[in-house]
Amino acid sequence: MSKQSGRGRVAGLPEWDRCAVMGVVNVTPDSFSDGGRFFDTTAAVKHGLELVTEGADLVDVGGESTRPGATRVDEAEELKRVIPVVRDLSSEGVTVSVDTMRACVAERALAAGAALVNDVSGGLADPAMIQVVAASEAPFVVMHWRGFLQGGNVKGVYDDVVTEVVDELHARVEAVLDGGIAPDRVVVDPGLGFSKDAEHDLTLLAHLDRLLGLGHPLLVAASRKRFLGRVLAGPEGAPPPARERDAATAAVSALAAHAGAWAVRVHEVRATADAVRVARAVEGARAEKETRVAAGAPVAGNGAEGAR
Ligand code: PMM
Repeated sequence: MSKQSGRGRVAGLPEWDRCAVMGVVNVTPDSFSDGGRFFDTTAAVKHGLELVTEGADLVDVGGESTRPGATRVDEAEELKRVIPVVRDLSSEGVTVSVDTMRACVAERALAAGAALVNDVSGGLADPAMIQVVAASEAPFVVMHWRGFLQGGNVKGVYDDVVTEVVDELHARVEAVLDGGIAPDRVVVDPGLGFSKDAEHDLTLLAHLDRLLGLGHPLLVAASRKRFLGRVLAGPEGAPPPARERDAATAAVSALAAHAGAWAVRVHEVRATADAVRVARAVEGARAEKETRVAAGAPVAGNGAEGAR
């Protein structure tokens, strides 16, 4: 599959001519990277609007931390956190995604204006999720997930992480299609950091072409994750804190965009917005050159116009 066809378009959402930027608003006291910072409706909405000003194309609103070992919030609390933020951002014209594993939260968020359901369990955590999303005709993010984790990454054992993640995602995609979600509304996501260590995450990023081979737009969510801490760790092996991983996150955004990802999900939007635009410009230059070569026209960038 070519990079262009891999990026694809998601029915029911606006279309972007480059990798889209999904900004994150965690309305939680305990998310590992930004927990507690936007834990009231006003602060969360303000932050979502700021992310849009900085270049976010969509804003992903979540009310439950998914970090390994986190205790689940109850449904009433999740609704209380998420719905007002979804409603206010949607009414401001923001394209909102709801990050939830609960069908009831998805349903209420869609009624409040959300345009996309992002379920880190790929529809596994709540048996009613697929039906709710299918009935609403909303697009759906299917992330690779091996269940709730207690006591560390116990389910993160792979012989061949790329093949196993691709196969397991394929099975989930089949399940959501069987459940009635239209194929042009399904987005896939490797679930970096979920039952995966740093090496698994890096190997998956090195093989995004295999994930694009599933034939659905690809979302990559590397923002501030542990594997970036490992990559950036100093000689003593101490990883920088999550909020000091944004430059590394933007580097992953450029790589993912260049590989053909449909969108990247990030906490700090500005640098990633630049990164995806640079990737788009490079793609444009390549396409321009290919068109000229095909037409037998002179090709820019062959050195004839000087080095600068
Ligand atoms: N990771 C987190 C939360 N939501 N959604 C998708 N689709 N993919 C992810 O990898 C993902 C996600 C955890 O990160 P956060 O707590 O910093 O938001």
